[in-house]
Amino acid sequence: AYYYKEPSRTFSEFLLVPNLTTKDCHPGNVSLKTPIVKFKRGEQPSVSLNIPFSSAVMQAVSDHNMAVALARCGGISFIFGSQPVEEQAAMVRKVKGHKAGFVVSRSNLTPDHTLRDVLDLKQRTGHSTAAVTDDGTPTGKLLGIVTSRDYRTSRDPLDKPVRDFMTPFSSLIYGKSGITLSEANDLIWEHKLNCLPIVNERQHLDYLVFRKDYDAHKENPYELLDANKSYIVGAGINTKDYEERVPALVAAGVDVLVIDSSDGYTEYQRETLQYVKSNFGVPIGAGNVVDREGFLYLVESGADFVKVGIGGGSICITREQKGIGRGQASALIEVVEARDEYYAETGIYIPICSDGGIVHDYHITLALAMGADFVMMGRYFARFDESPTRKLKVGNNFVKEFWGEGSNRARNWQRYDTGGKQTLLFEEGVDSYVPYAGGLQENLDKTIGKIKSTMCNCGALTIEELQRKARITLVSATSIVEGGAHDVILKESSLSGE
Ligand code: MZP
Repeated sequence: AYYYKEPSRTFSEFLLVPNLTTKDCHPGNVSLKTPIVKFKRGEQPSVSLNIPFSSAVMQAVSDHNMAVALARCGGISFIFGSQPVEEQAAMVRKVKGHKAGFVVSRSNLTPDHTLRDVLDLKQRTGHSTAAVTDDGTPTGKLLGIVTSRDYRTSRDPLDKPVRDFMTPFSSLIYGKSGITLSEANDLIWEHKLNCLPIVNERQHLDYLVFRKDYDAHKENPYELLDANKSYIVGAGINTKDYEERVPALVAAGVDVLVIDSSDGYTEYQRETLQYVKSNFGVPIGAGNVVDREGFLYLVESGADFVKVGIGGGSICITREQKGIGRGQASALIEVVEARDEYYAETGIYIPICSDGGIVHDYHITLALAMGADFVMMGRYFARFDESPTRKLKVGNNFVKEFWGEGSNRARNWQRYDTGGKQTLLFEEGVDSYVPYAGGLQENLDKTIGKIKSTMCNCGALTIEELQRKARITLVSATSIVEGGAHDVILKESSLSGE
């Protein structure tokens, strides 16, 4: 047997050491834009994300609702493949049917029009958002916006003037005012606007786009986006029924595929990659692997990105059941090294996704600093309103259901099959609960806030800069204790002890 010289390490065994933070290095200037498919040196990837987050290929995590919510925030979901082909394709179609563009309606409203006029307009056009201009013409100066939410909840008399419901927003829409995404999100939240902030590379707001079906607004003079744009969405496939599944997903408009498997270093994955590469133009990732050999095998078989991680998932018992796997940090560090060498030799950059085992938000920053281009998370997303599972009350707490793809509940034998019977012989995942945490966006904002702040500590404005500049130290078991609150009596526990 070959013995590794170093033990398998996890994220919790590492910390980042700060670099000089220059004055321009503040969270508002940080970009989290990241590639997710391979590209040649000097070229741009065909698919990239505004935030380095993907949601796991799991029944309990990634359906069409999660996909829309996450894409809206700049990430991507990989819709679970452990369902009939048609059902998965239908989910992809639902996401693609949501247009990211648009729009303020062509309303002919001035501030003097009444609420009744708005309701009329809504009925006639089906628009839920109306623009108010100074002269009531579509080309007049935009003074504000009235959204259906304002008047639907209003008990005011219908003859009240529109100005009472108007949100003056024109400068934001047209202004390209350089405010940050989180500032824009605050405004959207504060004004309860049904709109999507469009940000530039530095995560500054370029403009706001109001969501509505595009077709109804073809002639709209207020159209603000290149308008047929739809949310990006990924989908998981397996190495068994790909000849049936992939064409259906491609026809549904999927943007990127990933072969979902607990162990990706197999000839099955090579065959699947070769089939997709020779028949379709859609990019495809593969995995999971935990070492350089696995990485190179998949890349040479055509993978557009590679997913790293075996046994670290929160619901995963593969290591206990089969004794295979590797600490997530060690796996990532080795694969990144192989990727960087491959890039230096060939000029082709292969993005890496660190999949599973993210427990604290800082683990994401560490994964990025270690060279991952994006992370995939299950437990993290399962906690939110947007995940497909039931919210229950257990004791005094709300929880959401969360089960592994290797559990009997998921019946996903394809993910674990290595050529035997078409059943799950034993479980590699558990059926569990996770604490309910509310809505996706508010949680994501907090996590992103932490990542950006840490990046500033490291003197990095982009993920690429973080990867180049990060200084990472291993921590001893004793110093891990030092990292939490210690040697004090916490108020919460002292109170509950009373
Ligand atoms: P986590 O973010 O919940 O820690 O991990 C999610 C990842 O665990 C998934 O993306 C997938 O790679 C892996 N997974 C999903 N189901 C199982 C299982 O049942 C599993 N063993 O390991």
